[in-house]
Amino acid sequence: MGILCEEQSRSFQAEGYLHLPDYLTASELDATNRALTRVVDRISTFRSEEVYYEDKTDPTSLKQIQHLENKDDFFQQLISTGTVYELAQEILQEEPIPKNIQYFNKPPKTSSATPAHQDGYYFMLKPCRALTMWLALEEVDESNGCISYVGASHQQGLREHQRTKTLGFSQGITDFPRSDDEERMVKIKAQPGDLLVHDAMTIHLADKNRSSRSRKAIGFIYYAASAKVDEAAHANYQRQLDRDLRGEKKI
Ligand SMILES: O=C(O)CCC(=O)C(=O)O
Repeated sequence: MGILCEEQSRSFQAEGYLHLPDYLTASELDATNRALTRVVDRISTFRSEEVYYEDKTDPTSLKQIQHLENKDDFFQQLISTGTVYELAQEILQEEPIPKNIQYFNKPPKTSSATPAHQDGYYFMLKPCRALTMWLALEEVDESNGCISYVGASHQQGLREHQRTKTLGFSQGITDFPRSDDEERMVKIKAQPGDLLVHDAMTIHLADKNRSSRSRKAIGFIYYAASAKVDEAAHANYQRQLDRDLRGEKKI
């Protein structure tokens, strides 16, 4: 018996995303929030390339932290063992290589929208076999920037992307939205503990947070063992991005 029922597996294959309500229990969610607090308490010790603020001078505008798995053992365990890892294995049908756990917030009022993109564009994999999971830590709806997916977009190849001005989401699809994107776009409301899963080729985006609440989530990235990274191109891309962000005084 797998984690997903047949209907869920079929839906993921057809649509390129899945919403799994209550994937984490209340106590697992509590432990995740406690670990996140431990990490945030040590934020001043992390490299500036791994911590993004909407406004660098305002600590309350924290929006992203990269590589939580290197910052607290809890996150190392969370990404490399247990039910999230097992789900990645079941969907990929091969060994998942844990790559990154990220903290995503959209602070109230000051946040930016997440531009429409495909993660596969900057993963630089051949073949492009990878998954992203997105765990809601709070209630997320239209008012505070829920995730939207374009159904079945993972079956239509990589679209052209270009640099955006959005810190943390530096690539956006150039011709988005086409009319067929709009027809197939689905907004996903989530409760704390819900897990969203998407294929690296699935187009996704999120509005800015227009509410007075925060919008906290944790993202997990897994590459399939069979996917080979173009390491040189990827390192080059990351170096250039960090250099640009430092030049623009965003980090
Ligand atoms: O949290 C967001 O707004 C977007 C997250 C995302 O793009 C991802 O997890 O791939």
